[in-house]
Amino acid sequence: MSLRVLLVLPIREGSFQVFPDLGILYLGSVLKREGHDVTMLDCPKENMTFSEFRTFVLQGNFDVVGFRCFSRDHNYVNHHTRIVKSINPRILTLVGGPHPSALPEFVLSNMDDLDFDGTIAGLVERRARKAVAMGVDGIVASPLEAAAVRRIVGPHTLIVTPGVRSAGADAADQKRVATPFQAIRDGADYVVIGRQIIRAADPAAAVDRILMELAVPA
Ligand code: B12
Repeated sequence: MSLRVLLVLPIREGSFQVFPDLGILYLGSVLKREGHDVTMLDCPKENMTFSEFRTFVLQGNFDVVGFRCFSRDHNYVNHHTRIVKSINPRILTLVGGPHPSALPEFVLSNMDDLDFDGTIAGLVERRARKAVAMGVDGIVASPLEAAAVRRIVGPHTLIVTPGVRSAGADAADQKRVATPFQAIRDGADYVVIGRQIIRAADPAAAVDRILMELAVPA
């Protein structure tokens, strides 16, 4: 599905030089390459006011509006996201850049009109909270987020983690992997282990090895 994406260098306070921003340009190039319709808006360069920003968003019919956020821009970006949501609450808003990368929790807890803060930790936290609010019984999460999800969902919600294999086993196309011991220690109730077993010369021995590792971590 092709999305109409607006990437914004926000209106900001104080004096500064206008530079094309490398980070957001990378992001735009990748999204374009993936077939999305990307518009870049450099508010300082265009000397834009908030009312002009509102008109721009109103006319654009965007699905997603993302902001590059420095720490000093935080309050201003907040104001931009509020404007976007007041135009259409279904437009997805996200921020990224140095401020959310450094302080994801702060950004999430201080920006009410934000859907994502551009970091995996922030996205997982927000989704887990939503899932709990909707009353789900369980969550599928990367083992790398199992501990964070457990803290959010409490002891009674099930956590299932794919991407689990023994230390030294082939990670194949998976980048965010953990061992069975780590996954369960961090809060997983069930682990999904596929290829390490089904592609083993002796699948039963592979299962034995995994069970041993759970008793005596590698
Ligand atoms: C190079 C650089 C510059 C160059 C910029 C060159 C350019 N054309 O882009 C110059 C010298 C111009 C510059 C100036 C300034 N800089 Co500078 N700069 C850097 C530096 C060293 C690297 C930034 C970079 O290019 N990274 C590579 C790109 C690819 O990564 P990125 O920008 O982080 O973007 C990635 C992610 O953050 C994310 N992302 C970014 N935006 C978005 C948006 C969305 C929606 C999403 C989902 C994701 C996302 O995806 C990107 C791709 O992976 C960083 C320090 C650092 N190591 O990061 C400081 C840094 C960003 N700069 C900083 C500052 C303060 C400034 C100035 C305000 C300094 C000043 N007083 O004038 C000015 C502001 C300039 C301006 N007009 O905005 C601070 C920001 C601090 C903060 N917490 O906000 C940093 C972190 C340095 C520091 N530690 O203090 N800077």
